[in-house]
Amino acid sequence: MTAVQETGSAPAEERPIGYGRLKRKEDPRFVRGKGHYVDDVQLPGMLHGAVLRSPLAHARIVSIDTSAAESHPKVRAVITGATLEGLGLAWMPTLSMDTQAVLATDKVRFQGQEVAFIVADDHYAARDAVELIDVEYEPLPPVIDARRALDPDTPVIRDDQEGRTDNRIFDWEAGDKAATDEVFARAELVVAQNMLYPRVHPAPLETCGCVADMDPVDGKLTLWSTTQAPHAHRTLYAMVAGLPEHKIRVVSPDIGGGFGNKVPIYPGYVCAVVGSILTKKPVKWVEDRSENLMSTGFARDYHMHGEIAATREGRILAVRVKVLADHGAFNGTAQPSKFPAGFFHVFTGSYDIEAAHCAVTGVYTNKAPGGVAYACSFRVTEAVYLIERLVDCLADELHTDPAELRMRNLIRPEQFPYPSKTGWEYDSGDYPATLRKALDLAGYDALRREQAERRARGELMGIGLSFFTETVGAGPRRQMDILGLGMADGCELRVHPTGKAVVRISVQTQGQGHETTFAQIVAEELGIPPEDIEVVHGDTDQTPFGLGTYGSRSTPVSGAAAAVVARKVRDKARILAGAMMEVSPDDLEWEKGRWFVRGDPTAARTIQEIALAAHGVLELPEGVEGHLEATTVYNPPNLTFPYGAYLCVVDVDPGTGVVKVRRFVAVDDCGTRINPMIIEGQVHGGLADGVGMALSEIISFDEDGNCLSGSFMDYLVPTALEVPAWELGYTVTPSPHHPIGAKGVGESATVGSPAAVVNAVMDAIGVRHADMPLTPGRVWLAMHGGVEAP
Ligand code: PCD
Repeated sequence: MTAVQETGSAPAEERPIGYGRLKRKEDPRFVRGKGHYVDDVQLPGMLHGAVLRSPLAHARIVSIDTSAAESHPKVRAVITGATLEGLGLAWMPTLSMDTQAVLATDKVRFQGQEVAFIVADDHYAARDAVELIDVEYEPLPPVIDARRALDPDTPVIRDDQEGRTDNRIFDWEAGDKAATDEVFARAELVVAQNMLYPRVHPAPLETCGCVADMDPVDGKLTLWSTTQAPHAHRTLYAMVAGLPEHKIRVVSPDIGGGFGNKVPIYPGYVCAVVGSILTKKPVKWVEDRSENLMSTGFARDYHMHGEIAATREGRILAVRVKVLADHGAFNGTAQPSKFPAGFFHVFTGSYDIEAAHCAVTGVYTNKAPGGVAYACSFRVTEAVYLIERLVDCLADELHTDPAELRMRNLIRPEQFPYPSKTGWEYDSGDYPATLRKALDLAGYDALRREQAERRARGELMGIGLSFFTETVGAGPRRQMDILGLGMADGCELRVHPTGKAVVRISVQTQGQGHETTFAQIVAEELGIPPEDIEVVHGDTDQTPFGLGTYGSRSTPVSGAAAAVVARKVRDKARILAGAMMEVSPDDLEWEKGRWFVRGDPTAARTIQEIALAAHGVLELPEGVEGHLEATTVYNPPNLTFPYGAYLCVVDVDPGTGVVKVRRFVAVDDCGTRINPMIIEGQVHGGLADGVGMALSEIISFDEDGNCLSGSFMDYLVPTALEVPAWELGYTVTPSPHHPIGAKGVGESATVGSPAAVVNAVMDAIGVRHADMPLTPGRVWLAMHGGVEAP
């Protein structure tokens, strides 16, 4: 049961935008099974690609014999690293300024790495021919444990990089070390905890894939591709292939979920393009589930050592963190270039403290590349987990109620805009109100009483809290770029003569419902009904430049652009309305959908009338062009800082360690709520993600680097059976710098929920810490004083 149940009628205080709980425009096609996904693309003469992958985590390639594959009757091309080397394409840049092998030439560096690519008449033949390639490997010792990666005798994984002598990628720090050490030195109490945020995987419904079609006549490449960032990808392809951008069109049709998995460029895309160039035919490549889980962008893998300093009264003074970040064999994460650890330095969380410092070291290991996917907001997930676990460890040490401890330390409403000790400026919030709301919704005091009664009966009931602050909406151009490309978003709005409109946005929807919510933003600003506003996205030939959808940036950046461009159109409409009514535009006032003469509301022109006049024979004022349209590029002044208070209730079976999530209360504040129904959907999905990570999901490896989680039999995403009926609430604290006051929300629940679940389980079993995922085995071990090696 949700606290907000109505659909179609909004509670008064909800303040939704542009028709609020509007049903999603995209759903009629999705619920009828009529979505158009990459794998639905069928082109005449289309061929099919398949990838040969390395069975070993670390090995030198001695030889590759492709002769048997080449003589397969249905094979049209066999591409190896050597083929690509000849084209200068064996290596490609990653979105973190590293390089990644497209097809291995010298060594394989993780199990599942791409070694060769077959193009054949059909998918089955391509798969069969993969088996016919004979590769001789000379095995090398694999580096699997990140904690060993920097040991002196550890093999150097990236010996392709000249002069490299170890596996270090970067050392990065934030905050004031001296000030933090000073606070720690005089603190009454210091609590320290090691914790691993394990490697997990976004596992979207649709795996990654593409159809590449290089037209041999006009030299134009069209790439239908599962990408969350069509423009960024196109620019990268242009740079790598030396093709001009106008000769490359990237189309991202319906893509069945992204969750950050579809931000990087994968070797399969590049191979399909090369396959199309070589065969002069379109080539489709779609990976299977195991390939997706074993070789594409994972998430997390952060080994964290956190310390929290406090007074005996429970005043938090400082936080100090050391992180070892396992990035796999290639630094393939996508994050703003000046932030190698993403936005992890928001780890001071929602608390007003004196000092903070973190030091993050990134290392290579013989595992698949990736790192910032799965609703991570550029490492905010790790940061929130760390601080929210530390606060519970402190509560445990002080024998204090964790809700009270949080309440005592939360940033107060009057402190906003709040400068954090690691360099952020939190834009707005009323944290205590949100926490109070969550506690009220849950009936916190009654739950604690119930817990005491159950404990007396030997039952293990746990209550876990988390309070999170996110930094989303990357980002201001002066601070944030990916590969040198600034993170501003373009937007174009055109109102047709009949008053219908088309808005072209640079971000990409993967299920979030942008076709609905962006229409709502424009509807709110112009008074045109949302059904009359078409949202165009996901096609570089049809949309303005922008860096794409991830880090919950669409609403904060592109959504702001949509509001701004609509306001530009409104301003132009004012001048035109003035000309139509022969009054000065200064004498006009706006009311949703029309300009009217101040003092005479009946003298008015609707936006539709103005649109027609703009395309008609109206005598245009000096300096005004006809038609009704505008463009903009929105460069956000700051990120937005959504936040929330979550509460989880679990029951743990004392005999087996099985955790049952009984209740979950989530109160989110994402500023102005555009479409509350969509927001609730986003939160529901994110909470399920969080429960999955807390309890069952992990990509693990054996000591040889064999991936042990290559199927849904082993990688356990929760189903409806493992999650409770979510109980949602909200508060509304608009962002002061966003044109409509909205903050992002897409990742909030995934970011905020794992700590609440783990805190609840620790509360139930009376243990200070155990690492995720809290599988029955791990819980049982923790209850009995053992720890399982991660
Ligand atoms: N909203 C509203 N209001 C507000 C906010 C928001 O309404 N205030 C809404 C919008 O509009 C959209 C959604 O909601 O529709 C979301 O948003 P955002 O937050 O802005 O976000 P985006 O950007 O759009 O998106 C992104 C995200 C992410 S990032 C992720 S992970 C995930 C999420 O999103 N993914 C996904 N969610 C989702 N869902 C789905 N269905 N699918 C998917 O895939 Mo990353 O970085 O990529 O890791």
